Amino acid sequence: GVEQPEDTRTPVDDNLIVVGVSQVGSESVWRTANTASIQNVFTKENGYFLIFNNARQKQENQIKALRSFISQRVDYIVFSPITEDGWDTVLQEAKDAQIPVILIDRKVDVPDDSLYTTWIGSDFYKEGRMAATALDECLKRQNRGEDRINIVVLQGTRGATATIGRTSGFNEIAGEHGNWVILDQVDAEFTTAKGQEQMERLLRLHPDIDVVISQNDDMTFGALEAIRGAGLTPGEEGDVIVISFDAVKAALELVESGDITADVECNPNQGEYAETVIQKMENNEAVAKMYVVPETVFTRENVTKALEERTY
Ligand code: GYE
Repeated sequence: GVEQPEDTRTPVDDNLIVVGVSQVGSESVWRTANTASIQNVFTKENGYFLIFNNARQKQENQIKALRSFISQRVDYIVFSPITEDGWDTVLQEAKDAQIPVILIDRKVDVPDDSLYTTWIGSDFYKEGRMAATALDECLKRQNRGEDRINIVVLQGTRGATATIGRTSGFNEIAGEHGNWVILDQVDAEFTTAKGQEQMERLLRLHPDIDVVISQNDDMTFGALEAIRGAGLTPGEEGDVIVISFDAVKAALELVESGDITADVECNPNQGEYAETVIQKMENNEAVAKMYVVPETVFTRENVTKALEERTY
């Protein structure tokens, strides 16, 4: 983002709707697909001028981008907050400037929900529960429903909505199974490099891991490297059950091959929802406070058809 003087605005054709987008970063395949869905709808042909900023996983960069959008007096802000905390001041500045803020993907924790117009995203808590249910079904297939099951969790960015929801949803069901033991839950920041590094460390610490719950596919790719590196075989028929989130194409291929037992889908196609919200606002139509995108869970049973249609 280029700093703009207070009272100027990016010179654009007055007929275009100016949208400032502050994206978290490019930490994952999911994120790249989310960015593409935004860039595909906010085009000149559709009547938009898009100002896109990639915050490279830093809140301070996002705050800078939002302030720059405010000083350029964009018509709308579309924003995926890296963590839930720390947005009160800058969102108040947007509100004072009468710029509607549309949250996508992750949420903000603010005392006053008039600081944003709407939120479009996933039911992460439900995703966490779906992961636990998929694990339960796998253990039953293996006749291990009553055995002690040692679980480790690779978590995403601390304080991010996806991490909070996936953790609480999974833990809630895990708590109902007295034989499921969560040995460790560690922060691997949603990246392949951290996923591998943390999984290698966990395998050294705990020689008897039965299950890895990995809160996104990128961390899963790293965890699979670590598992193989330790001489173990991932999969329901192997040594370590791997459950993942996002369900990007490269991961669905690993569901098909059996390395990943279940992958809980996270729908990155939020650009079209954000565009619909803006169109409603342009027409003075009512906008809901939240839009939850549809999602499913993939196993060997249903993955083949999904793979044919996956574009990301
Ligand atoms: O699962 C992960 C990305 O917030 C839903 O962020 C998003 C998560 C997604 O880095 O891959």
